[in-house]
Amino acid sequence: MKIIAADVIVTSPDRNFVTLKLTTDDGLTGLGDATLNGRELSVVAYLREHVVPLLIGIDAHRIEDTWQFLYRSAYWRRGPVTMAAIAAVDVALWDIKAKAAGMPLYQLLGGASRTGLLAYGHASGKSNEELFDSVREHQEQGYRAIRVQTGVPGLKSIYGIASNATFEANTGVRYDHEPAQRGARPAEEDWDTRSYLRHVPTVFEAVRNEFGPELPLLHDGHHRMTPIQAAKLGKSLEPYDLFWLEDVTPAENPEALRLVRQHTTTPLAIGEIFNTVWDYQQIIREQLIDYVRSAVTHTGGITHLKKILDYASQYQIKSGMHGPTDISPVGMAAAMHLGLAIHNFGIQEYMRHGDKTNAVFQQSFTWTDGMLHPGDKPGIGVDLDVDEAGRYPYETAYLPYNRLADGTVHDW
Ligand code: GCO
Ligand code: MG
Repeated sequence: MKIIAADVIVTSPDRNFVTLKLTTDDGLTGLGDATLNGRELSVVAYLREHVVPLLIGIDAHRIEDTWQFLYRSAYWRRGPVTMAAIAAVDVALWDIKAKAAGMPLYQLLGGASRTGLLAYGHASGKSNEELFDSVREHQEQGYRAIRVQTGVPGLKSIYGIASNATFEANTGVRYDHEPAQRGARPAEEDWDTRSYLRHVPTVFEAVRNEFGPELPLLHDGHHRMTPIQAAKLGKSLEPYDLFWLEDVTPAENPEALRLVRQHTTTPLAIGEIFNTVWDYQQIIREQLIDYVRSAVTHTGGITHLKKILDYASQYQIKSGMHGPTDISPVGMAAAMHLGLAIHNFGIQEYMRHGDKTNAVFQQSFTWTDGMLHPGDKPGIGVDLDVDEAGRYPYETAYLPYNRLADGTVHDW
Protein backbone atom coordinates (compact mmCIF):
# COMPACT_ATOMS: atom_id res chain seq x y z
CA MET A 1 0.00 0.00 0.00
CA LYS A 2 1.98 2.97 -1.30
CA ILE A 3 1.51 6.70 -0.75
CA ILE A 4 0.75 8.32 -4.11
CA ALA A 5 -0.25 11.84 -2.99
CA ALA A 6 0.38 14.11 -0.03
CA ASP A 7 -1.54 17.40 0.09
CA VAL A 8 -1.13 20.14 2.65
CA ILE A 9 -4.46 21.91 3.10
CA VAL A 10 -4.57 25.32 4.79
CA THR A 11 -7.97 26.67 5.74
CA SER A 12 -9.22 29.41 8.04
CA PRO A 13 -12.93 28.86 8.79
CA ASP A 14 -13.08 30.22 12.36
CA ARG A 15 -9.28 30.13 12.69
CA ASN A 16 -6.29 28.79 10.77
CA PHE A 17 -5.83 25.03 10.43
CA VAL A 18 -3.16 23.02 8.64
CA THR A 19 -4.08 19.48 7.57
CA LEU A 20 -2.05 16.84 5.78
CA LYS A 21 -3.98 14.47 3.53
CA LEU A 22 -2.26 11.29 2.35
CA THR A 23 -3.67 9.10 -0.43
CA THR A 24 -2.63 5.50 -1.14
CA ASP A 25 -2.55 3.59 -4.41
CA ASP A 26 -5.59 1.59 -3.31
CA GLY A 27 -7.59 4.76 -2.84
CA LEU A 28 -7.51 5.16 0.94
CA THR A 29 -6.96 8.60 2.44
CA GLY A 30 -5.70 9.64 5.86
CA LEU A 31 -5.70 13.02 7.65
CA GLY A 32 -3.23 14.51 10.12
CA ASP A 33 -3.35 17.84 11.97
CA ALA A 34 -0.26 20.11 11.73
CA THR A 35 -1.70 23.32 13.19
CA LEU A 36 0.78 25.42 15.19
CA ASN A 37 -1.11 28.45 16.48
CA GLY A 38 0.30 31.73 15.16
CA ARG A 39 3.12 29.98 13.27
CA GLU A 40 1.04 27.85 10.90
CA LEU A 41 2.90 28.59 7.68
CA SER A 42 6.25 27.41 9.05
CA VAL A 43 4.82 23.89 9.34
CA VAL A 44 3.22 24.20 5.91
CA ALA A 45 6.65 24.97 4.40
CA TYR A 46 8.35 22.21 6.42
CA LEU A 47 5.82 19.71 5.10
CA ARG A 48 5.53 20.94 1.50
CA GLU A 49 9.21 21.60 0.90
CA HIS A 50 10.90 18.86 2.90
CA VAL A 51 8.52 16.05 3.86
CA VAL A 52 5.96 15.60 1.07
CA PRO A 53 8.63 14.70 -1.53
CA LEU A 54 9.93 11.97 0.80
CA LEU A 55 6.52 10.42 1.34
CA ILE A 56 5.60 9.61 -2.23
CA GLY A 57 6.15 5.92 -2.82
CA ILE A 58 6.61 4.80 0.79
CA ASP A 59 4.68 1.87 2.27
CA ALA A 60 1.80 3.41 4.22
CA HIS A 61 1.79 0.46 6.65
CA ARG A 62 5.26 1.28 8.00
CA ILE A 63 4.28 3.84 10.65
CA GLU A 64 7.09 3.34 13.17
CA ASP A 65 9.72 3.21 10.42
CA THR A 66 8.39 6.39 8.79
CA TRP A 67 8.40 8.14 12.17
CA GLN A 68 12.01 7.18 12.87
CA PHE A 69 13.03 8.10 9.32
CA LEU A 70 11.49 11.60 9.51
CA TYR A 71 12.84 12.20 13.03
CA ARG A 72 16.38 10.90 12.61
CA SER A 73 17.10 11.71 8.97
CA ALA A 74 16.45 15.43 9.51
CA TYR A 75 19.43 15.49 11.90
CA TRP A 76 17.84 18.66 13.42
CA ARG A 77 15.57 17.00 15.92
CA ARG A 78 12.63 18.11 18.06
CA GLY A 79 11.04 21.54 18.21
CA PRO A 80 7.38 22.45 17.62
CA VAL A 81 7.60 22.85 13.83
CA THR A 82 9.37 19.53 13.20
CA MET A 83 7.23 17.62 15.68
CA ALA A 84 3.94 19.05 14.35
CA ALA A 85 4.97 18.05 10.82
CA ILE A 86 5.91 14.51 11.93
CA ALA A 87 2.68 14.31 13.94
CA ALA A 88 0.60 15.07 10.86
CA VAL A 89 2.25 12.27 8.88
CA ASP A 90 1.94 9.86 11.81
CA VAL A 91 -1.77 10.47 12.41
CA ALA A 92 -2.56 10.31 8.68
CA LEU A 93 -0.82 6.92 8.51
CA TRP A 94 -2.73 5.63 11.56
CA ASP A 95 -5.95 6.86 9.95
CA ILE A 96 -5.11 4.92 6.78
CA LYS A 97 -4.09 1.77 8.66
CA ALA A 98 -7.31 1.77 10.67
CA LYS A 99 -9.38 2.31 7.51
CA ALA A 100 -7.53 -0.57 5.85
CA ALA A 101 -8.36 -2.73 8.87
CA GLY A 102 -11.99 -1.57 8.78
CA MET A 103 -11.78 -0.48 12.42
CA PRO A 104 -11.92 2.70 14.47
CA LEU A 105 -8.35 3.62 15.36
CA TYR A 106 -8.74 2.93 19.09
CA GLN A 107 -9.17 -0.77 18.27
CA LEU A 108 -5.66 -0.86 16.78
CA LEU A 109 -4.27 0.87 19.88
CA GLY A 110 -5.48 -1.95 22.11
CA GLY A 111 -9.24 -1.41 22.20
CA ALA A 112 -11.37 0.68 24.55
CA SER A 113 -10.28 0.87 28.18
CA ARG A 114 -13.40 2.84 29.14
CA THR A 115 -16.81 3.81 27.82
CA GLY A 116 -16.07 7.52 27.33
CA LEU A 117 -13.65 10.33 28.12
CA LEU A 118 -14.30 12.82 30.91
CA ALA A 119 -13.74 16.28 29.41
CA TYR A 120 -13.32 19.76 30.81
CA GLY A 121 -14.30 23.11 29.32
CA HIS A 122 -13.19 26.69 29.97
CA ALA A 123 -15.32 28.91 32.20
CA SER A 124 -14.14 32.45 32.74
CA GLY A 125 -15.27 35.89 33.80
CA LYS A 126 -13.88 39.28 34.68
CA SER A 127 -16.05 39.34 37.82
CA ASN A 128 -17.22 36.44 40.01
CA GLU A 129 -20.78 36.99 38.78
CA GLU A 130 -19.74 36.64 35.15
CA LEU A 131 -17.62 33.61 36.04
CA PHE A 132 -20.50 31.88 37.86
CA ASP A 133 -22.72 32.40 34.79
CA SER A 134 -20.03 30.87 32.63
CA VAL A 135 -19.67 27.85 34.98
CA ARG A 136 -23.44 27.35 34.88
CA GLU A 137 -23.47 27.65 31.10
CA HIS A 138 -20.84 24.91 30.90
CA GLN A 139 -22.82 22.69 33.26
CA GLU A 140 -25.85 23.17 31.02
CA GLN A 141 -23.75 22.09 28.04
CA GLY A 142 -23.03 18.88 29.95
CA TYR A 143 -19.53 19.55 31.28
CA ARG A 144 -18.71 17.68 34.48
CA ALA A 145 -15.28 19.26 34.98
CA ILE A 146 -14.54 22.95 34.52
CA ARG A 147 -11.47 25.13 34.17
CA VAL A 148 -11.82 28.43 35.99
CA GLN A 149 -9.99 31.57 34.78
CA THR A 150 -10.68 34.92 36.36
CA GLY A 151 -10.04 38.57 35.66
CA VAL A 152 -7.66 40.31 38.06
CA PRO A 153 -8.52 43.75 39.49
CA GLY A 154 -6.41 46.42 37.83
CA LEU A 155 -5.57 44.35 34.74
CA LYS A 156 -7.49 45.17 31.57
CA SER A 157 -7.02 42.08 29.47
CA ILE A 158 -5.45 38.77 30.49
CA TYR A 159 -5.13 35.23 29.15
CA GLY A 160 -8.23 33.06 29.19
CA ILE A 161 -10.95 35.60 29.99
CA ALA A 162 -13.89 35.47 27.65
CA SER A 163 -15.26 38.96 28.02
CA ASN A 164 -12.88 40.74 25.72
CA ALA A 165 -15.34 42.92 23.84
CA THR A 166 -12.91 44.26 21.23
CA PHE A 167 -11.77 40.78 20.36
CA GLU A 168 -15.31 39.50 20.03
CA ALA A 169 -16.35 42.47 17.88
CA ASN A 170 -13.37 41.88 15.58
CA THR A 171 -13.68 38.15 15.26
CA GLY A 172 -17.21 37.10 16.14
CA VAL A 173 -15.87 34.38 18.46
CA ARG A 174 -15.40 34.33 22.23
CA TYR A 175 -11.88 35.12 23.34
CA ASP A 176 -11.57 32.10 25.64
CA HIS A 177 -12.35 29.93 22.66
CA GLU A 178 -9.80 31.67 20.48
CA PRO A 179 -6.96 33.79 21.87
CA ALA A 180 -5.18 34.17 18.49
CA GLN A 181 -6.27 37.38 16.84
CA ARG A 182 -6.37 37.98 13.13
CA GLY A 183 -4.29 40.99 12.20
CA ALA A 184 -0.79 42.11 11.35
CA ARG A 185 0.61 42.21 14.90
CA PRO A 186 0.01 40.42 18.21
CA ALA A 187 -2.36 42.12 20.65
CA GLU A 188 -0.76 43.40 23.85
CA GLU A 189 -2.16 42.27 27.21
CA ASP A 190 -1.11 43.24 30.73
CA TRP A 191 0.13 41.33 33.73
CA ASP A 192 0.92 41.65 37.43
CA THR A 193 1.76 38.45 39.30
CA ARG A 194 1.33 39.85 42.83
CA SER A 195 -2.25 41.03 42.12
CA TYR A 196 -2.99 37.67 40.50
CA LEU A 197 -1.64 35.68 43.47
CA ARG A 198 -3.74 37.75 45.89
CA HIS A 199 -6.93 37.49 43.84
CA VAL A 200 -7.13 33.91 42.53
CA PRO A 201 -7.61 32.11 45.90
CA THR A 202 -10.55 34.41 46.76
CA VAL A 203 -12.19 33.43 43.47
CA PHE A 204 -11.77 29.70 44.08
CA GLU A 205 -13.23 30.14 47.56
CA ALA A 206 -16.26 31.87 46.02
CA VAL A 207 -16.63 29.19 43.34
CA ARG A 208 -16.51 26.38 45.92
CA ASN A 209 -19.09 28.22 48.07
CA GLU A 210 -21.39 28.60 45.06
CA PHE A 211 -20.94 25.19 43.38
CA GLY A 212 -20.01 22.89 46.29
CA PRO A 213 -17.13 20.47 46.86
CA GLU A 214 -17.86 17.88 44.14
CA LEU A 215 -17.26 19.69 40.84
CA PRO A 216 -13.72 19.05 39.52
CA LEU A 217 -12.08 22.48 39.02
CA LEU A 218 -8.93 23.22 37.04
CA HIS A 219 -6.80 26.33 36.59
CA ASP A 220 -4.11 27.38 34.08
CA GLY A 221 -1.17 29.56 35.20
CA HIS A 222 0.04 29.75 31.57
CA HIS A 223 3.77 29.74 32.41
CA ARG A 224 3.74 33.15 34.09
CA MET A 225 5.15 32.52 37.58
CA THR A 226 8.55 32.01 39.14
CA PRO A 227 8.95 28.70 41.03
CA ILE A 228 8.44 30.32 44.45
CA GLN A 229 5.37 32.24 43.26
CA ALA A 230 3.97 29.03 41.81
CA ALA A 231 4.63 27.21 45.09
CA LYS A 232 2.73 29.91 46.91
CA LEU A 233 -0.24 29.66 44.54
CA GLY A 234 -0.36 25.86 44.81
CA LYS A 235 -0.37 26.13 48.59
CA SER A 236 -3.01 28.84 48.73
CA LEU A 237 -5.32 26.83 46.45
CA GLU A 238 -5.07 23.59 48.48
CA PRO A 239 -8.30 24.22 50.44
CA TYR A 240 -10.25 24.33 47.13
CA ASP A 241 -9.18 20.86 46.03
CA LEU A 242 -8.19 21.50 42.39
CA PHE A 243 -8.18 18.67 39.86
CA TRP A 244 -5.00 20.31 38.56
CA LEU A 245 -2.99 23.48 38.42
CA GLU A 246 -1.49 23.84 34.95
CA ASP A 247 1.71 25.33 33.51
CA VAL A 248 2.71 27.27 36.59
CA THR A 249 6.29 28.01 35.49
CA PRO A 250 7.92 28.52 32.07
CA ALA A 251 8.19 25.21 30.22
CA GLU A 252 11.83 25.63 29.18
CA ASN A 253 12.95 24.71 32.68
CA PRO A 254 10.85 21.74 33.83
CA GLU A 255 13.05 21.11 36.85
CA ALA A 256 11.63 24.34 38.35
CA LEU A 257 8.71 22.11 39.33
CA ARG A 258 10.87 20.50 42.02
CA LEU A 259 10.53 23.53 44.21
CA VAL A 260 6.81 23.83 43.51
CA ARG A 261 6.30 20.16 44.35
CA GLN A 262 8.13 20.47 47.67
CA HIS A 263 5.58 23.04 48.83
CA THR A 264 2.19 21.89 47.64
CA THR A 265 -0.09 18.88 47.26
CA THR A 266 -2.13 20.62 44.53
CA PRO A 267 -1.81 18.29 41.48
CA LEU A 268 0.35 19.71 38.68
CA ALA A 269 -0.06 19.47 34.91
CA ILE A 270 2.36 20.65 32.24
CA GLY A 271 3.37 20.00 28.65
CA GLU A 272 1.21 21.73 26.04
CA ILE A 273 4.34 23.34 24.58
CA PHE A 274 6.61 20.34 25.10
CA ASN A 275 7.19 18.22 22.04
CA THR A 276 9.13 15.07 22.89
CA VAL A 277 9.63 12.51 25.65
CA TRP A 278 12.94 14.23 26.37
CA ASP A 279 11.09 17.28 27.73
CA TYR A 280 9.30 14.97 30.17
CA GLN A 281 12.07 12.56 31.06
CA GLN A 282 13.20 14.15 34.30
CA ILE A 283 9.85 15.38 35.60
CA ILE A 284 8.22 12.01 35.05
CA ARG A 285 11.10 10.09 36.64
CA GLU A 286 11.17 12.46 39.62
CA GLN A 287 7.36 12.41 39.83
CA LEU A 288 7.11 16.19 39.66
CA ILE A 289 3.82 16.18 37.73
CA ASP A 290 0.47 14.42 37.80
CA TYR A 291 -0.77 15.04 34.24
CA VAL A 292 0.87 15.08 30.80
CA ARG A 293 -0.63 17.98 28.79
CA SER A 294 0.77 17.27 25.34
CA ALA A 295 -1.43 17.19 22.26
CA VAL A 296 -1.01 14.47 19.66
CA THR A 297 -0.62 17.36 17.17
CA HIS A 298 2.46 18.91 18.81
CA THR A 299 4.23 15.80 20.04
CA GLY A 300 5.04 13.74 16.99
CA GLY A 301 1.64 12.08 16.72
CA ILE A 302 0.09 8.98 18.26
CA THR A 303 3.32 6.98 17.97
CA HIS A 304 5.38 9.34 20.13
CA LEU A 305 2.73 10.56 22.58
CA LYS A 306 1.81 6.94 23.36
CA LYS A 307 5.43 6.31 24.33
CA ILE A 308 5.39 9.33 26.66
CA LEU A 309 2.13 8.21 28.24
CA ASP A 310 3.32 4.61 28.66
CA TYR A 311 6.41 5.93 30.43
CA ALA A 312 4.25 8.21 32.60
CA SER A 313 2.01 5.27 33.53
CA GLN A 314 4.86 3.65 35.46
CA TYR A 315 4.64 6.58 37.88
CA GLN A 316 0.82 6.80 38.07
CA ILE A 317 0.94 9.96 35.96
CA LYS A 318 -2.08 10.37 33.70
CA SER A 319 -3.02 12.02 30.45
CA GLY A 320 -4.62 15.45 30.21
CA MET A 321 -4.26 16.04 26.47
CA HIS A 322 -4.33 19.59 25.18
CA GLY A 323 -7.61 20.32 23.38
CA PRO A 324 -8.10 24.04 22.72
CA THR A 325 -9.65 25.23 19.46
CA ASP A 326 -6.22 25.41 17.83
CA ILE A 327 -6.12 21.61 17.87
CA SER A 328 -8.15 20.88 14.73
CA PRO A 329 -11.00 18.35 14.66
CA VAL A 330 -8.44 15.93 13.19
CA GLY A 331 -6.08 16.43 16.16
CA MET A 332 -9.00 16.13 18.58
CA ALA A 333 -10.12 12.86 17.02
CA ALA A 334 -6.60 11.44 17.31
CA ALA A 335 -6.55 12.44 21.01
CA MET A 336 -9.91 10.76 21.63
CA HIS A 337 -8.81 7.45 20.07
CA LEU A 338 -5.59 7.45 22.10
CA GLY A 339 -7.38 8.50 25.30
CA LEU A 340 -9.98 5.75 24.92
CA ALA A 341 -7.31 3.07 24.49
CA ILE A 342 -4.65 3.87 27.11
CA HIS A 343 -5.00 2.75 30.70
CA ASN A 344 -3.70 5.97 32.28
CA PHE A 345 -6.25 8.36 30.81
CA GLY A 346 -6.93 11.30 33.13
CA ILE A 347 -9.11 13.93 31.45
CA GLN A 348 -9.49 15.50 27.99
CA GLU A 349 -9.64 19.26 27.36
CA TYR A 350 -12.53 20.01 25.04
CA MET A 351 -13.48 23.41 23.66
CA ARG A 352 -16.06 23.55 20.95
CA HIS A 353 -15.12 24.39 17.40
CA GLY A 354 -17.24 26.92 15.54
CA ASP A 355 -19.92 26.07 12.96
CA LYS A 356 -17.73 26.97 9.98
CA THR A 357 -14.99 24.64 11.26
CA ASN A 358 -17.50 21.84 11.70
CA ALA A 359 -18.69 22.34 8.11
CA VAL A 360 -15.11 21.93 6.82
CA PHE A 361 -14.41 18.87 9.01
CA GLN A 362 -17.16 16.23 9.25
CA GLN A 363 -16.67 14.39 12.52
CA SER A 364 -17.94 11.18 14.07
CA PHE A 365 -17.28 11.90 17.76
CA THR A 366 -20.09 12.05 20.31
CA TRP A 367 -20.60 14.23 23.40
CA THR A 368 -22.88 12.66 25.98
CA ASP A 369 -23.26 13.74 29.62
CA GLY A 370 -19.85 15.35 29.75
CA MET A 371 -18.12 12.40 28.07
CA LEU A 372 -16.47 12.29 24.65
CA HIS A 373 -16.26 9.22 22.42
CA PRO A 374 -14.47 9.14 19.05
CA GLY A 375 -17.21 7.08 17.35
CA ASP A 376 -16.86 3.83 15.48
CA LYS A 377 -16.18 4.79 11.88
CA PRO A 378 -13.09 3.10 10.42
CA GLY A 379 -10.02 5.33 10.87
CA ILE A 380 -10.08 8.42 13.07
CA GLY A 381 -13.58 9.33 11.92
CA VAL A 382 -12.95 12.73 10.30
CA ASP A 383 -13.47 13.78 6.67
CA LEU A 384 -12.33 17.07 5.20
CA ASP A 385 -14.51 18.85 2.63
CA VAL A 386 -11.84 20.32 0.34
CA ASP A 387 -14.26 22.69 -1.45
CA GLU A 388 -15.56 24.05 1.83
CA ALA A 389 -11.97 24.42 3.12
CA GLY A 390 -11.10 26.35 -0.07
CA ARG A 391 -13.66 29.02 0.82
CA TYR A 392 -11.49 30.16 3.74
CA PRO A 393 -7.92 31.11 2.76
CA TYR A 394 -5.22 31.58 5.41
CA GLU A 395 -5.41 34.78 7.44
CA THR A 396 -2.48 36.19 9.40
CA ALA A 397 -3.14 35.75 13.12
CA TYR A 398 -0.99 35.99 16.22
CA LEU A 399 -1.33 34.94 19.84
CA PRO A 400 -1.25 37.93 22.22
CA TYR A 401 1.73 38.78 24.41
CA ASN A 402 2.16 40.45 27.82
CA ARG A 403 3.81 43.57 29.15
CA LEU A 404 4.16 44.53 32.81
CA ALA A 405 3.17 48.02 34.00
CA ASP A 406 6.72 49.32 33.38
CA GLY A 407 6.71 48.01 29.81
CA THR A 408 8.76 44.84 30.35
CA VAL A 409 7.74 41.94 28.12
CA HIS A 410 6.45 39.05 30.26
CA ASP A 411 5.44 35.43 29.62
CA TRP A 412 1.89 35.37 28.26
C1 GCO B 1 -4.95 25.53 27.13
C2 GCO B 1 -3.92 26.41 26.50
C3 GCO B 1 -4.42 27.26 25.38
C4 GCO B 1 -3.22 27.93 24.70
C5 GCO B 1 -3.40 27.93 23.24
C6 GCO B 1 -2.24 28.55 22.51
O1 GCO B 1 -4.72 25.17 28.26
O2 GCO B 1 -5.90 25.20 26.46
O3 GCO B 1 -3.18 27.09 27.45
O4 GCO B 1 -5.38 28.17 25.80
O5 GCO B 1 -3.04 29.22 25.14
O6 GCO B 1 -3.60 26.63 22.82
O7 GCO B 1 -2.30 28.24 21.18
MG1 MG C 1 -2.86 25.63 29.00
